[in-house]
Amino acid sequence: GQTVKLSDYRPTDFDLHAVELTIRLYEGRAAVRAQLSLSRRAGIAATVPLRLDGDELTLTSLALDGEAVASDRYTATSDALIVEDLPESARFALTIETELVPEDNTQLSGLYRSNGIWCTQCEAEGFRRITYFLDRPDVLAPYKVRVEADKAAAPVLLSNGNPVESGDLGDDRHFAVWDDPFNKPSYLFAMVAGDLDAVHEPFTTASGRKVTLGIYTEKGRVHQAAYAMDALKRSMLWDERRFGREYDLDVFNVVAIADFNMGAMENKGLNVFNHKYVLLDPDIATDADYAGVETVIAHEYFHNWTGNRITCRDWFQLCLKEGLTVYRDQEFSADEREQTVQRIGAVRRLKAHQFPEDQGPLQHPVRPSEYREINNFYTATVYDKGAELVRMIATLLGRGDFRKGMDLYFERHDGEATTIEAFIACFEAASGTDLSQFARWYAQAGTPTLTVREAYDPAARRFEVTLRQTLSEGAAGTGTAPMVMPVRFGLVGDNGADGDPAGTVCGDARIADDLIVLTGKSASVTFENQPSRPHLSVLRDFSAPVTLDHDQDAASRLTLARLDPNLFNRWRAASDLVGDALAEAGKDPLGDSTQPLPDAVIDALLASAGDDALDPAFRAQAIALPAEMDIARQIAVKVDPDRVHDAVESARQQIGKKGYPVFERLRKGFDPRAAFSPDAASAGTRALANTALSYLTAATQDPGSALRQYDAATNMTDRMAALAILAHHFPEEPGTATALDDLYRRFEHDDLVLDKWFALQASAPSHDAVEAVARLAEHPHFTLRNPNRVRALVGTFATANQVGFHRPDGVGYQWVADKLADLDTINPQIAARIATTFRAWRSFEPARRQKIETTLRDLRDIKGLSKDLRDIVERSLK
Ligand code: BAL
Ligand code: ZN
Repeated sequence: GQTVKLSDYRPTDFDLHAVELTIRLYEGRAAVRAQLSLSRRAGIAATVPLRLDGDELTLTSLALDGEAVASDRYTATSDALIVEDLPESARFALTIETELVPEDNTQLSGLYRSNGIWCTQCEAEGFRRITYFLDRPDVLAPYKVRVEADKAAAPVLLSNGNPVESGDLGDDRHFAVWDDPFNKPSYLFAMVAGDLDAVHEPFTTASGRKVTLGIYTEKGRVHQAAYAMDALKRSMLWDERRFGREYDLDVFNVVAIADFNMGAMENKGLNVFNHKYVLLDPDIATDADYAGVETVIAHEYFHNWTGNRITCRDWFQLCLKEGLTVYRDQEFSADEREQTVQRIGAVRRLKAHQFPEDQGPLQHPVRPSEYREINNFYTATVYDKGAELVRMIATLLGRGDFRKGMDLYFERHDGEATTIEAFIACFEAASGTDLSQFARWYAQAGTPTLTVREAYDPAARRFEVTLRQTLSEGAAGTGTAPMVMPVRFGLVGDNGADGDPAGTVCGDARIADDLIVLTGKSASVTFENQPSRPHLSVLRDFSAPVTLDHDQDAASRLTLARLDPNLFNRWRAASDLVGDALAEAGKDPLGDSTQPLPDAVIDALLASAGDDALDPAFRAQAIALPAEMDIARQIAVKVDPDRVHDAVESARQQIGKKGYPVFERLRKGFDPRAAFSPDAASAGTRALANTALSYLTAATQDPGSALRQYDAATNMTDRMAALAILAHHFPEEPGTATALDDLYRRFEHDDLVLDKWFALQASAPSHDAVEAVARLAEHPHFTLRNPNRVRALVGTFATANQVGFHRPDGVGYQWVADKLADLDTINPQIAARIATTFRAWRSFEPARRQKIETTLRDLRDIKGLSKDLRDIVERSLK
């Protein structure tokens, strides 16, 4: 494949002024007519042809200003249409007709059918699979779309913008016309047609615009859209209040689709969703699902301003919309739920997904400078590290100036396709801050290390903190210059109170209140008048996306784990103590992995878990063990996943036994029959009770209470929590198989619960797991054509079953690779995504390392591999 480079960017030779599309849908085919109003840009020679993108297209006719174009004036291949001799300066209309077979489109990019519903997915380059086009984000135009279909097959006809006309065509067919007055790039185009149910509700914006909100689902499922509708209204209100952003069309529609590559898509006025992020009720969905729906609904809605009204000039600027919109949805969730708990969740995700990406062969900067396949850059780095960079700007500027910068961004760039430079310039102008050094965060890949050293001089009553930043050159080779690092901190006394943070800086840093901004390689800060040694709570709220190397004594770490008034850091202190101990136990082949945690560490965890003054959701986080993958990342070299698993299992039992009375008390206070409410407080109570259940069963090695909870559960959260304990820890118990069968029989007709059923079994840690997933792949409900099902079985096994996937004989790797090779011929985007699991191969002990490398090489040697999968495999091997 060809490498696309940021440095090669230049505008198109032709301007696009308007798009009129007519899409005629029939069983087995679709006919598309695109009428493009174009003109040659000033200064572009008359000899320059118009070159339009295509992908697997068949041209059926081509006309210029209503006249058929002679065949010697154009070249049409499946992936390009080149037209010569076009007018020198006047506007002209090019009418392009193509024919497609949506039923055969298994890639789910472009126009396809999902359970009989016609739908589209155009980001990043799907529009060129519908018609020949200037398919790039800096080509903006208003669209008018006419959809025609059989009335029975598709009573509902939707597209972007406002509905303007509809009517009968005879022959049992009908049409609808949609008009989107806002200029948009092709990746935001959408069309949906099908036999859908709908719920509608009114919303009035702050300035009085009356909007009709609609959510469309497959037949019989619309009652499961109530929470999504509620989340949508709350999102709209929040964006008005927090950022002054109002909705701008008469309708806002959401459609839930079963077969969908992404989580959802922010098409203008017509968001198309993976139905996993719309449909739920307490019987089929867990609290985590509710939180997911709320976040994704908000995220897509927020894109209306950050992504749609202001879009990206080119795909290198993807973080301009994604990092910013993730930041916005995180802030929304923090306001709607609980701030610290949300922040802990975001940091856990960042460390679990972004850190390994940033520290391995697939490393790339938040704004990449080249790609071979753009679909492979919808990554944790672009999204989640991108959000961290926006968060740092907000931290550096403060809330008021950050808001001014955002206001200026909306004012200056509304209607444009723009760049990261333009975005940063708004914050510079609004605050008078020079952010040129800060901009390195967008260009330099890798996770910097922040090294913190401290010294206390009791005679002088002086506490000195030294900060140093280092960044090593990784696979991306993008440089290692010092960055602007905001470091929030506190000096905690023995009583758990924050002391006066006033300090004096020496070196390349500045300090204001509780924020040190490190700008050079190193700096030190001196705090005078410290009668006793303070406990330094550093990088509060994870104020910069760095690896912290703070060699703090055990006593201070334990004090912070119990008393840090900054709850995020209280959580992190405990979590780091556990992580360090487990990494030690997991890497030492001779060490005692039966008692991996020191008593004092367990006591600190239990202190948080048992503290009724704290939020239950926080307490559940405080005693949750790190994922095996996180411990493996910390060990970094010669990892043996079996040993890591044993260390974690032992820790569970150790905590369970020592904390038995605490957990018993927590269970006693929990009423599993209480009426279900999805709110954050209720979800937190359930999370804490279910964590306690997990520890109690670990302590007793008795599945009885989990079996009872499975049988008695009145909602899916409690049911799945019990079933996970059974499937993961009591696989031999006869009741486990019975419960798994029960779930299957009860929910056989619900895709979303079946995904849970597949995923739960795929994640059960055992050396026999590969045989289990191989059997499940033969199950009548398994299909490679549904991305959710593939992710549930293959994705879960490859990422969340360290013991099974990394079985020493390598059959786990082989099974995943075989499935990916099959999947690649059906849906290359999903195959490439799951293949990223192999990227960590260099961190494993030699035997596994060699087996993964061989698996990757075998994959690479497959003839006809997609550009998507080839890109991941080749970069992983580099
Ligand atoms: N733009 C792709 C899906 C999302 O990030 O919202
Ligand atoms: Zn997004």
